[in-house]
Amino acid sequence: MAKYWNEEMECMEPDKMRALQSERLVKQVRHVWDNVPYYRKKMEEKGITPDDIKGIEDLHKLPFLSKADLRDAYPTGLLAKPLSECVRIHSTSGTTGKRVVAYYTQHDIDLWNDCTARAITAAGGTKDDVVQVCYGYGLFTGGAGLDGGSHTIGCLTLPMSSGNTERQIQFMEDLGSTIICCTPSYAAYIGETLKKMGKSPDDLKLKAGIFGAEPWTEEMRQEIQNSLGIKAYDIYGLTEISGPGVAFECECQEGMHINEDNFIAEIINPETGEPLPDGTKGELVFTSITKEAFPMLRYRTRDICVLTRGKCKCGRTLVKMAKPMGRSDDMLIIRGVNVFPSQIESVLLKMCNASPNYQIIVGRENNNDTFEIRVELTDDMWTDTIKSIEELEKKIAVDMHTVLGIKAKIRLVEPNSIPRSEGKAVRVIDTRKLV
Ligand code: DLL
Repeated sequence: MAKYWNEEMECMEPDKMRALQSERLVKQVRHVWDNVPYYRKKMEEKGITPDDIKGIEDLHKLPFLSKADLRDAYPTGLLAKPLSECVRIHSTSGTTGKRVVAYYTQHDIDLWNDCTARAITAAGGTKDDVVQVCYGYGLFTGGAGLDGGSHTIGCLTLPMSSGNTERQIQFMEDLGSTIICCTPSYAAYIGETLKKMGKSPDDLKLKAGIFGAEPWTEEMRQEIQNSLGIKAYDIYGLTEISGPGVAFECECQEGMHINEDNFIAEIINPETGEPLPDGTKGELVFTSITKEAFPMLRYRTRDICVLTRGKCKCGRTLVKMAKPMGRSDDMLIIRGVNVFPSQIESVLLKMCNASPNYQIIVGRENNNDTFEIRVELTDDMWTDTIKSIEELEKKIAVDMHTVLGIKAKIRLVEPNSIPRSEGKAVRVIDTRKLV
């Protein structure tokens, strides 16, 4: 059984990898300078040109990119290839109304598929496996990303998307799925449903699961491994940098290997932007050195993380990232969907004609995220009939669903009933304890 999908890249000597990264970085900076006026202006503002970037040691000279830049440059301002050469987009929520749109050429898709093929192989997958992909298909990168890797290896691929859990289990049983790919919370839910259906892991052929897109704990890993009778692997990625497969876990289950031949990882101090040494906790920053259509130079992920170098027991030399330990912004991941409080605020502002006092309450029941938004009635909204309050709650819920992409329970509460804090308003109460 093949242990690696791309042994040359996954086990490359660190010095050779650094040389490869340097060569690709220099080329990428030139490509961006020539084709992306938005980033060229940022470089000019910093007083640098591509000639200043001679290798990876000069990376720190480049300006950062952030979600705010993506919003400013929306929808095509960061595109580095003509649209006619792009074959796909994916998208995710942005900090305010605007979504992030990422573009791919066929070459970008092929490289991405290679990354997810590495992840599936590291989880023990070969062409003889049956891979059930229960990440969402569509604009979200989860479904397409793992689907692409599975096809690349030649596995039989079940493009299920998420939901309809009993049918998922029926397919697993009937078609003998051996690998499942979904969010960890959905995996836990499938485990529970299996039990409720009076079945056990012995009724299935599952051996591994590839879970990511949201934070999860070691305790959850144990729970999923037991309830589904599998080994559970973590996978990390973000739409801006391609999608799942930026980093993946190997059999050692001690952090995720970053596909360094495609992405240069740095850790920075989120306050000052100063690069920090390996082993230090800070914000993860990626530079994509092989992407053609939507290359990101020093993109700030806002994920707080630690990098560790050294040869892994699995034989891979790729640098490892720890599970993300939180965010340096206020983004929440609820049922696998990225949610920013500013999006919620913009809906309320539109509905209420004033900035209302609100609180977001996120919890977890039976491995499912609960999501409630409490909104204080303002004088404008004030009404004393239960019926009109319920109608308003419904209206807000529909708008919220449209903007966020997931359902929230809306509860209108009496004026002045949400506790005021002395400093910053406490907008979010998250009791899930995931990191
Ligand atoms: O969540 C891509 C993905 C799909 C990854 C399927 C893994 C599996 P976005 O929707 O753009 O992309 O969200 C990216 O999700 O910055 C992290 O905060 C979080 N995230 C992704 N993977 C993990 C993970 C996809 N394994 C954001 N652990 C990232 C913790 C994760 N957080």
